[in-house]
Amino acid sequence: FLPDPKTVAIVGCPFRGGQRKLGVDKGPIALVEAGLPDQIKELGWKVKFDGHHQFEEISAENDPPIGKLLNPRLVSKVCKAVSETVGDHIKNGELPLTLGGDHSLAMGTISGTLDRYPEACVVWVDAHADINTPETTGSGNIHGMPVAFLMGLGPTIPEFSWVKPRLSSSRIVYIGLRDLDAGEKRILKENKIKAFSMHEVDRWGIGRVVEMALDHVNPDRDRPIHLSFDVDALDPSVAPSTGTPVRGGLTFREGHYICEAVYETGCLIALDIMEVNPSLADTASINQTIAVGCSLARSALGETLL
Ligand code: NNH
Ligand code: MN
Ligand code: MN
Ligand code: MN
Repeated sequence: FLPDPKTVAIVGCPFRGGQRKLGVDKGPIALVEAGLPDQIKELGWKVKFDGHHQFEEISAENDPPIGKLLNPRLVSKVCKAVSETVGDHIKNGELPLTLGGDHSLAMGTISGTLDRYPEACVVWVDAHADINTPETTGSGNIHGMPVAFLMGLGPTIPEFSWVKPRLSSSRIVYIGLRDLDAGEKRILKENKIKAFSMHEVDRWGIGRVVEMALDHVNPDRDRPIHLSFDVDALDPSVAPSTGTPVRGGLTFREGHYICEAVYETGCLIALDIMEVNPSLADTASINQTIAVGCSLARSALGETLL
């Protein structure tokens, strides 16, 4: 899917409006400062990075909740801008690597992917399913809802009318789940969405799980793949500095294996590394989380394969 020379376009998104904790907006800055652009160049990619995105502000008093949704106008506006940026990069034959920031941004990145590749499939790696609707959400945090918006589940919210419900339930697969809300379990069942929780990872091993996941969304390995990786999919001992750590997660190798296997298909056209929050742990744990964010990105771009 990608032209030669292979080019990565880094989309730095210092954004935290999809959840309540401070600091996740510093994630992309930390990943770039840690040297990610040069690391990707060393893998033989051309790298485009023209600075982190500057998002227009909408002040809290101009952005009251809509139903339970917090910061709805801000999240919508930011994701719309990200969607256009990601779509433009894909149109230029570049692979967008979006650095979050909170996972609400994936509403934008995946919308941008589907603008250019309506047949694309999504591999969503996360402890959480992020498929609450504005009705089922307990937190009101939109980072727990992007998949519902992308699939058109739940009530229509005029402020989000730009999000076209184009992601079909058969074109997304989850890996790493272990913390689902009751409403999310029901939504996954009702829509027959394929999910490999940590239980399945234990049962089958990561090799079989990734193979089954890809067989489900991309049986002939001919569809473009958007990989959206929330670092909280990893065990907190591997990625401690993230907003909602959940014990019992993917090992370092399991996380990297997923990235390697997706790269190996040759179908990767967009990548998100989300929810690195360089403020929620001691310095060593913060640096460990930033380093693992960088190495996941490198693995998805071909580093670890011989
Ligand atoms: N399910 C919870 C919610 O909707 C938590 C979501 N938090 C995440 N998702 N970090 O990846 O608020
Ligand atoms: Mn840009
Ligand atoms: Mn997430
Ligand atoms: Mn998560």
